Amino acid sequence: MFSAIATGLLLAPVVLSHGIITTPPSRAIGPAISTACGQAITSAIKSDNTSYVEQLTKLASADSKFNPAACDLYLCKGLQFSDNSANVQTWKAGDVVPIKIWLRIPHEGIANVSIVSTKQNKKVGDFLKLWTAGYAPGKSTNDVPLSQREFSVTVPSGLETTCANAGDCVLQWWWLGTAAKQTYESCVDFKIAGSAAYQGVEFTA
Ligand SMILES: *[C@@H]1O[C@H](CO)[C@@H](O)[C@H](O)[C@H]1NC(C)=O
Ligand SMILES: *[C@@H]1O[C@H](CO)[C@@H](O)[C@H](O)[C@H]1NC(C)=O
Ligand SMILES: [Cu+2]
Repeated sequence: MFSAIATGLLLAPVVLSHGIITTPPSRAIGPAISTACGQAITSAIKSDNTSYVEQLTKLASADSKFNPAACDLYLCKGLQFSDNSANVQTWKAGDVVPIKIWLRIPHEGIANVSIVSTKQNKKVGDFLKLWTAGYAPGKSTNDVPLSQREFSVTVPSGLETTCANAGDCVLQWWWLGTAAKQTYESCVDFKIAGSAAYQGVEFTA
């Protein structure tokens, strides 16, 4: 008993972690996640919004209010669109979008950035960024190459239908510390601006 508590205390500082998108604004908590995922997960993200998914799945299994149909922890950590509908970016194909990651504590591994269709939690198109090794090495933020924390992605073409409506797609940054076995996700809500012709109709309507 005592040793379990002592171990928990020793691990506590290590558990405070790890990464989140800070630019553009990324999904945050609100009333909807607390309904979908339960209060334990909401509180955990509130106290550390850079925390990892495996910590949340553990909390989920102990919370009767966790609703797996509404809370997919492997999509944006369960963070909900309806809590973030005021934070939707509008992009068009070819836009260059600067991304900044607050990478609090590194765990070397793999990472990618992709467009994900939220209905199926499925990648749309090619990776916008892909690190197949060597992502987030070292012990502190500054050990991580700046190019892994600040970079740009180009909005691909072909999203005009799939991502026409806010909430249908996110840009998701995903990172797995391979030795730590910790998964991080952070999402930006966006929609693709309508075509010029369509906007013309909208404006004259
Ligand atoms: C994450 O938490 C930090 C404070 O620790 C806060 O400054 C930041 O706005 C939060 N970001 C999101 C997307 O919730
Ligand atoms: C890319 O990220 C997705 C999550 O969006 C993850 O399931 C997948 O394993 C990652 N793939 C690679 C090759 O990094
Ligand atoms: Cu960690």
